[in-house]
Amino acid sequence: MALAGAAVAALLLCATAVQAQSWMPPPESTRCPSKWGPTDERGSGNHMRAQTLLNAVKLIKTGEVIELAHPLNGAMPFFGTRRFDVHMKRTFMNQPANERGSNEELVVSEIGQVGTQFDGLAHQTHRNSFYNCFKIDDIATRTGFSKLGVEKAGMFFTRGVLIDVAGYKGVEILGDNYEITVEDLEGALKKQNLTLQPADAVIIHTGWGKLFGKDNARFVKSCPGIGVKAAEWLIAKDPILLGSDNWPVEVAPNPDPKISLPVHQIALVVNGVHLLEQLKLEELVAKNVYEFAFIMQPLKIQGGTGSTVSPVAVR
Ligand code: UVW
Repeated sequence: MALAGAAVAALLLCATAVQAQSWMPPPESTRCPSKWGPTDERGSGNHMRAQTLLNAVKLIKTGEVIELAHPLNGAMPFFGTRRFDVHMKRTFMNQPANERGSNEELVVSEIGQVGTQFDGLAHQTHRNSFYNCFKIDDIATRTGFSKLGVEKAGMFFTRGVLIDVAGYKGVEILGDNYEITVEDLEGALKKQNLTLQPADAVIIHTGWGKLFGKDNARFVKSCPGIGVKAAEWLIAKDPILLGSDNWPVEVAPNPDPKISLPVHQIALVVNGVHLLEQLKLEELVAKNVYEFAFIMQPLKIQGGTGSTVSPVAVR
């Protein structure tokens, strides 16, 4: 009797513990092989077909280009020990008679993971397992990852949709760790009279980008963004990427203290959907540009985990 009581108590404890953790990475058996095939290394980048580009071209009416990247410099906010140091190597004076001087720089940086940045599929894992269940021990080399490197992501030229959640909520900047809900996304899209389509570059405006380079300590300490539910809702719409003006796209820290950046795993590991962080969105927002052609080519860093990028919106 006492043993049965103890067993029930243990079961209850177990159930409470499971309940207490709001999200767990799914087992490999349910996430692999990827919907893009068992050897796929490109994930959502596979959306980039000729028709995707041709559809996006139709959104270009005036030829106006709006840049979505912050300049790269040492005054950017950095996550952890990341850095961006520029050492100018000037000026080499060439010998021939035309006296041609030549300048260049040496950059010391986590070049895939600073500033406005694109997350490749080698960036995150669940334990030792990446997207499509590639294993760290099988693909990590001294010179980069032999699978899932950012050089395989390809070029992005697709429909971009800005979801202005801060505008929808009537604020300049969402609260420091506000979790964007599915209702927020639906409400903002309805207000903008837009629906999401497969292959969209979905970009979420939180207002957090206003702190970039101005209050870096606050910028990296926490941020508003999507949580697990909103990420799953967005990924069900089959986007080519999810982007935002905060540092991790998602809310940080996660409201559930037991989990760390779960949207990174949901997007990159479970679904192979790319993330695009620290976007500069003020101009798009000020001009009410919610639908545009989105164009971006990540650096071809062989075996790299990501790339600093300079995406543009064209309308
Ligand atoms: C981490 O790598 C933790 O974050 P990010 O992808 O936002 O740079």
